[in-house]
Amino acid sequence: MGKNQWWRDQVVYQIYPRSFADSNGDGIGDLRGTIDHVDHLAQLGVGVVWLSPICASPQDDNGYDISNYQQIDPMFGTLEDFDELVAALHARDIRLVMDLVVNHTSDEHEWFIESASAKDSPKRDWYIWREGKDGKEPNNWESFFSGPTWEWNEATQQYYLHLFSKKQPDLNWENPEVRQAVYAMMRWWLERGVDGFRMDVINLISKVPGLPDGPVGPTGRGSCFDACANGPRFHEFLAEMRREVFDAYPDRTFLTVGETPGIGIDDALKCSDPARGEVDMVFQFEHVGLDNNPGDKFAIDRPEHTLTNLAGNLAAWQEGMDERGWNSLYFENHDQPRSVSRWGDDSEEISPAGGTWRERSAKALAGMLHAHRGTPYVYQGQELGMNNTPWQRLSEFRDLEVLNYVAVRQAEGKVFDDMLAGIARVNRDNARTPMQWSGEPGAGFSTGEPWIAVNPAAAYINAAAQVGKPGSVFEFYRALIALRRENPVLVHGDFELLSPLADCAHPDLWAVRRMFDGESLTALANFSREDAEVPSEWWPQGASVVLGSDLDADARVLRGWEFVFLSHRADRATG
Ligand code: TEU
Ligand code: CA
Repeated sequence: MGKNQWWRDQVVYQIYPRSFADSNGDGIGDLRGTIDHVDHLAQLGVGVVWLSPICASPQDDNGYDISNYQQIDPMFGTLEDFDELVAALHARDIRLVMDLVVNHTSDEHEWFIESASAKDSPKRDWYIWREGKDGKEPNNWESFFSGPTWEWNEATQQYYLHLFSKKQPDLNWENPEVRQAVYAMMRWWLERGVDGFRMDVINLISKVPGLPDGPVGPTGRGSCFDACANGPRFHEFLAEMRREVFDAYPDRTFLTVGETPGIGIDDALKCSDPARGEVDMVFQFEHVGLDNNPGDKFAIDRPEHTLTNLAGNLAAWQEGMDERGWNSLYFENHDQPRSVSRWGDDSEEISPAGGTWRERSAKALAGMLHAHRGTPYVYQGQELGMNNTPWQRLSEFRDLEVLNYVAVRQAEGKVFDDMLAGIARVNRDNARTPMQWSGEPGAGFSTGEPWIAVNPAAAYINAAAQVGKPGSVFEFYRALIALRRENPVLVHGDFELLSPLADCAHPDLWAVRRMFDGESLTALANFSREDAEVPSEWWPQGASVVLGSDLDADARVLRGWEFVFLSHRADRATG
């Protein structure tokens, strides 16, 4: 393993600082609160933190709209707090990866203010300005957050492009000055000690030239994504970034992960192929798209989730990245609902095998995630089995994606109550309720009024009830992360999906085998409530349980939502 691939045997923990820990009682998480909880991360055993945006921002999209890349938003703290956080993490052998949001800035960034000031401004071409067409927008694109992607600027009589909210104007990456300004900013952060970047919607930076209309969807507008993502210069820009930024530090090693919605296996392999030197890995979206309605994220009708689809898709990516590329492994982040509610069984009923169905399925999903080849990402609260919130009223939501969606439909005469069920399951605020540190009011997150309501389940799902408690979801995550550090098969082993067996009586059994250097590790899980006998094909002779979600694991029968790892030396096999 090359020294620059240190992230292969690490687990990354994502912190959404606004919702992690509030130190001063204003209801909003901050850097000092985060510093107070670094030992939680050390106990869990993660090697990297990815910190969602903390730079100066009007917070239209919770910091994914940056108005100054070299200042910390005062709501989060100061640069001194930031340096202290980096030092506290480094002292515990945890590296820090920043969120790099450079497809767009805030409309309050001085670059945009200058660009919008006059048609002949030296920064006019830093953003994407166009004349209208027949008195309307330049093309038919619908923004990710509802409504057109074009905003009219009265002063200069042109439209500017914003793929996300109108407060997130897209930078013009065709302009080399823009690229150099971004690279200089990245070097500034690396010199401050950060260990890499998670790159927000990085496959949107190169737009398809001509900005053609997109295929028309249910709203009557065209998909900007289908029309302009993965433009022709995407790989060129990533390679240039590598040369201009990361290669400037030959003695250091970084982690770079590109967020690339809609990317396919071929392009992802190009991105993460070390020989091409673009990024270390990407976040792909296929597996989180399987149960989404492609035309309308919040529609009630959506494809049913099945284990076969999820397992098969993950396996296809395992094969696709092969020995050359590398996968990032994630079930949750700040944009996704809680996985235990989405793909598990989040009932609080006690199962006959012990523990609630929610706890058991949180562990089974954890095992599944960690059993794949790649770098696992754990989102804050996932290690506690946090679930979705029981949303009821519009006033409970904070995310502009939901608020814009509802406003557009209310203007058409639709009513919120008819939209609620669809919104409740998949909205991003499910991931953004406060981290549940304890069962006290405010969940130990804040002594004040939190900016978004605490999930009522905090009373029983919280860190205080789980850390150091045998059998808890947290302790199972901790054991999985420790196993990765000790077990080269889990890191380097090749991957084979064994399930479903053609004649297997139990369609909800999942099995994979990893192999490395004569050692094999078999992961088995039961994604249902019914006990299931493990087919003998999946139970190698002489195999022993190395880690199980039940403390008394006997892998020949998997109880409802049980997970086990079996270890076995291939050359001892007798058949
Ligand atoms: O997300 C981009 C993205 O494609 C999404 O997952 C998006 O949130 C989803 O399609 C909406 O349904 C990134 C960030 O992770 C997200 O939080 C930001 O809102 C977005 O970019 C804009 O910066
Ligand atoms: Ca605060």
